[in-house]
Amino acid sequence: MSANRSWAEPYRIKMVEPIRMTTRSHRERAIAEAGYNTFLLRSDDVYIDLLTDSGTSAMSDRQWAGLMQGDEAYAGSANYYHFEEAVRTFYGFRHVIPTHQGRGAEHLLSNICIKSGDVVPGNMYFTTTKIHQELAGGRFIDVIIDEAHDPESEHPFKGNVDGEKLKRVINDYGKDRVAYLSLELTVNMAGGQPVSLQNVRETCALCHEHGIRVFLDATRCVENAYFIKEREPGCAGMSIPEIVRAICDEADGCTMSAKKDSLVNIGGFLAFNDAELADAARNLVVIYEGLHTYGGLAGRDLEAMAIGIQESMEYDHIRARIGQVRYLGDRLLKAGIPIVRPVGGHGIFLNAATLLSHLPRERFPAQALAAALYVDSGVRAMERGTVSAGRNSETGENQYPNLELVRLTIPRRVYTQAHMDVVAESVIAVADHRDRVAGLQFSYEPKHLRFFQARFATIQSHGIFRNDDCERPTTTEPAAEIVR
Ligand code: PLI
Repeated sequence: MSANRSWAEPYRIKMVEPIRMTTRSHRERAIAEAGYNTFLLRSDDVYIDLLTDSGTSAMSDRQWAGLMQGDEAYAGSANYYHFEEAVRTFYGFRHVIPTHQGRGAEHLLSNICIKSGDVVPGNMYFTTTKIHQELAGGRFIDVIIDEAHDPESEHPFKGNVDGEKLKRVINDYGKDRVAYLSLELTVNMAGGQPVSLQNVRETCALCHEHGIRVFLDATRCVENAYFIKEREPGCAGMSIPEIVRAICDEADGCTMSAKKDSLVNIGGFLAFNDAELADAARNLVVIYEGLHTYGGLAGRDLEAMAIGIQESMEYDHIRARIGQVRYLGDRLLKAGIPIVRPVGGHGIFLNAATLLSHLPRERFPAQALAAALYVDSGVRAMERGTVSAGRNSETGENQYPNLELVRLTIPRRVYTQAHMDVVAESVIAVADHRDRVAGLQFSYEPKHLRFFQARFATIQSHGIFRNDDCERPTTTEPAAEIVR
């Protein structure tokens, strides 16, 4: 088919899950009750849920059929062997240990490979990855290229490791204190930005030269592979599975949250080429997750994951997935909304620092923007800025990353183009009234991963939109109010 024909979803809808819109006054109450934290909203109160792409995908009819073939034996379930084969085939690692989700794998890896006083260089932090590194006695050091911290840079591979920064870490600390390199594909906190195959190869070669292992965070490796195929010279003729294997073949192992690329609602794994590391992981997995052939999952979950891994590698699937995200991004760019560019793999990242430039960083503009968007339309997004970055573990001070973002994360195979239009209209409506959005302060701050459970209060007492009795963003009001 001609390349300039538009993409479309390579599936049709066989079952629907009704969603309902609430009134604006209901949403004002709901977000105040939730302490202006979209994580604390009830999902019944959400119209279009773009909180995360994690565990929110629609499974296929084949995956649902696979659930019915769950072998719930405590040990040696047939589904484990299907799953192991899928990981070995597509990711190429020899030893596969299932975990209940990504952070279960991160916990085991950090325990096995980090000793107190170590440093762990990586291409930008991810929240759960970093905290497991810290709890194991390590310290994360960012070695991503500078362009990743600039929301306006159009660099095609903003997830790349900066070789000079990495060499400096190795020189400053000595190779024995570098636990491993943590290489994330695509980089979530940078806006879903990919790493080039060339950079994977050069980075792994540099580490291996110094006897340092490389562990991938393969959570969104398939999305990364699509960008490589699209953008990297010499890679257009490679298939998605070939690119995924080419990436993994360079590394020593990976952690994986299968709740993203692999199209399941729960699941993850840790994989290694080295038999000794795998042995250590199998020893630990029985303590924290479950036996090494189920890792905290039901047999049926393993089957759904085995099938999901295969489906995730299909070109038509990944093209439509990235195409839908790009559709929303293009609509917002046309309307002049500041978003991270180029559009990444799993969502659109609004630049809240620019959009709400009247709010200082101490008033958490991204947190406020996510709350305002919810009040406007019932669209649930997530803060990815100062609140997510947390406090410096040594000084206790708030960290202010360059990127103060709101993430509109698109679940896979769930929403339609019309939903994307509604989202775009709401973002534009809030942007039109941006100077009315009020700042926030903490009313409760948890010690770890504070963005999940923190509560906030508005600086003034009139809710998230100041002067809310005046003209305000308009989104259609439905007739019925949900009453609890
Ligand atoms: O949520 P888990 O425990 O299955 O996976 C943790 C995790 C690890 N790495 C990366 C890159 C992630 O994006 C990730 C989880 N991400 C979430 C929950 C998200 O909303 O992006």
